Amino acid sequence: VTMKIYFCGSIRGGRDDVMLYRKIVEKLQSYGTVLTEHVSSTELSHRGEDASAAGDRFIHDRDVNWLRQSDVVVAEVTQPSLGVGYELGRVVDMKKKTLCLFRPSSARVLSAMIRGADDGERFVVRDYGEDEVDEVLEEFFNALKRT
Ligand code: 6K6
Repeated sequence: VTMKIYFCGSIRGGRDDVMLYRKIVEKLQSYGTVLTEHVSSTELSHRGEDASAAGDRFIHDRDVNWLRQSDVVVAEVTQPSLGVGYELGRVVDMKKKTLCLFRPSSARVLSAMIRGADDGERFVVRDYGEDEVDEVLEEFFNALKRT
């Protein structure tokens, strides 16, 4: 039985970090099935369009279902995204183990509604640098195994 991982990253909020999402998703795939691989697709523009041209309601309902099915959630929260914020809000209520990754080097300041949701256990915000992706994820998944 492989772990189901839901990855959140900005789409219509802006695609500046898409190469980093790729790197994170590749690492996540060594731990389980990433339900939302398309978030890291370089084909997907900030308009969130692709060949399937699925309607917004379809995308929303499918993603919320995936969120429900997932075992853990990993979000890259540096690029502000309403969709990612919404997903994280929903997931707090689902009481799933969640890791939010933020890069202080971006000079942005993370929303208090995300930083302030950190409970040190189930919902964790981790400041990191681009070169730390592997170790930060290793740390998170190793700790999961022990619980
Ligand atoms: C259609 C087919 C493939 O991709 C699309 C276009 N849009 C989306 N597809 C899948 N997930 C989406 C799409 N738009 C937003 N999301 C979800 O919201 C993802 O899970 C992201 O984590 C998050 C991004 O939200 P915005 O507000 O930055 O778009």
